[in-house]
Amino acid sequence: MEKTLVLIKPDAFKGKHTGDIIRIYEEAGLTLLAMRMMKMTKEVAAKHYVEHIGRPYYEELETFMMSGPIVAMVLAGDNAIAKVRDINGKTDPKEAAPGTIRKLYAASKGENAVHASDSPESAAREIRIFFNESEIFD
Ligand code: 3AN
Repeated sequence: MEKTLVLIKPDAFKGKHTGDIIRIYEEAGLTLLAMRMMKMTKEVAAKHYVEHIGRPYYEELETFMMSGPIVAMVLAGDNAIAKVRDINGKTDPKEAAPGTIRKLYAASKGENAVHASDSPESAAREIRIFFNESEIFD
């Protein structure tokens, strides 16, 4: 069983898509191991998006991620990292395939509804940012 970190971003939360997004992951056979609604801080954003610090869109990304509640979750399943990224669709919703979460709910490359880890290394790193070991059902 592989684990991955998913964030439901402020745009999808404000649009009241949280329940639908969780349903899509569960219907795809993924299992929730941890979940929390929270406010992103500058400190957590800098840790989570460390590879993006200094990019031209970083400030916009930080402001957006702090603009409302987010929902952080750990999902598990066979091949969960690739599976969740397929379900999410391409970063830019214009390029996302029909039926993907970003095609259904995202407005732009910046405000794109969900985040998911892109490798086992980033999944391990990102899960540690949002959850303690004791909060994850295994
Ligand atoms: P993904 O979330 O699909 O893995 P990344 O890792 O390339 O995409 O980008 C991380 C986040 O940074 C994106 N989800 C998006 O919110 C933001 N981002 C990336 N590229 C841009 C861009 N050109 N303009 C605005 N925001 C961007």
